[in-house]
Amino acid sequence: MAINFRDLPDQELIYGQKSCQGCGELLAARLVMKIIGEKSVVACPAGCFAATTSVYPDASVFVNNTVTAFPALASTLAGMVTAGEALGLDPEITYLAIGGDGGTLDIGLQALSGAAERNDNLIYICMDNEAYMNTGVQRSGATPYGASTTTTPAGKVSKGCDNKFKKSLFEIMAAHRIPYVATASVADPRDLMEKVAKAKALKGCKVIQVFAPCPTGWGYKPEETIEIAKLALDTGLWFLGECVNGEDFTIKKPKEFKPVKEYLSKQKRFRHLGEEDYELIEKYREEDWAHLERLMAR
Ligand SMILES: Cc1ncc(C[n+]2csc(CCOP(=O)(O)OP(=O)(O)O)c2C)c(N)n1
Ligand code: SF4
Repeated sequence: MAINFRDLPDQELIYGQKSCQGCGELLAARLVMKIIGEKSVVACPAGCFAATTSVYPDASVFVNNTVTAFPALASTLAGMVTAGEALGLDPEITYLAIGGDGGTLDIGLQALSGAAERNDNLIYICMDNEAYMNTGVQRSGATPYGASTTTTPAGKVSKGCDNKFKKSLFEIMAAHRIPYVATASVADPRDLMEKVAKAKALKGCKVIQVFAPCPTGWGYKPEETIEIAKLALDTGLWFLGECVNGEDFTIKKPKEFKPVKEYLSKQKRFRHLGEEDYELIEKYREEDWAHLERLMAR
């Protein structure tokens, strides 16, 4: 959905928070709230977003905001939507969930699946920093092949995380045939905000997974967050996609991919990898894109 970016409010609805410098997740959250606006209700589970914005007695989210149990983000927010309707609250209120990849792809997946099945009227944003960051960088279902985490440490007997592909939240949610599923990245704020605006205009359950690099967990300099996020897109290790009603898949493919080494070698979590690992990751990338192209051709 086209946005007139000159009309975006100067007002920040998230400020005074305590994230690390260069945090992709908190940057994405600020951009999302520019579009969602004041007439909104936010819910978030344990994770970096809650820990940096919502620890009593401090509050850095300047709309109604609830911290939920970790597995219950989508079901708690769904209850708030139902309560809002029952109380006759303004139907223009947007109900927004902000969860991490661990809280979404693993621990909260059942609750999100239920909300999608019921087509509850909410927007669910998954901030994907590819691990459980708030508790010290444990592997999640979104951790990519080769990444060293505290539960998949690289060493003599391990190359780090050994799952070939990230679990596909995009496809899992598309299979629920909800009105809108998308992937986005802090590398492309315009695309991210347009997707949030599209989701806001639709009724029903909408899910957006945002690629949100984490300097602390990935091991790069805070000022490199956007460059790292851009390299993930240019090397084909992340993608910008949309799916409407589980049917129409649109996925932006770069004309050609940069070598994955340009992305991986900039981060400490991949520093143990060598040329043969880069080759293997490029092979997995080809398989992944062949799969995405089959989705688009369906
Ligand atoms: C049921 C339950 N299990 C585990 C925890 C501990 N915990 C709190 S935050 C967190 C990590 C969150 O990771 P993620 O959802 O990926 O968000 P991030 O911190 O990376 O933004 C964990 C495991 C918890 N609070 N509740
Ligand atoms: S650990 Fe990572 S995700 Fe968490 S606040 Fe710091 S930069 Fe952000």
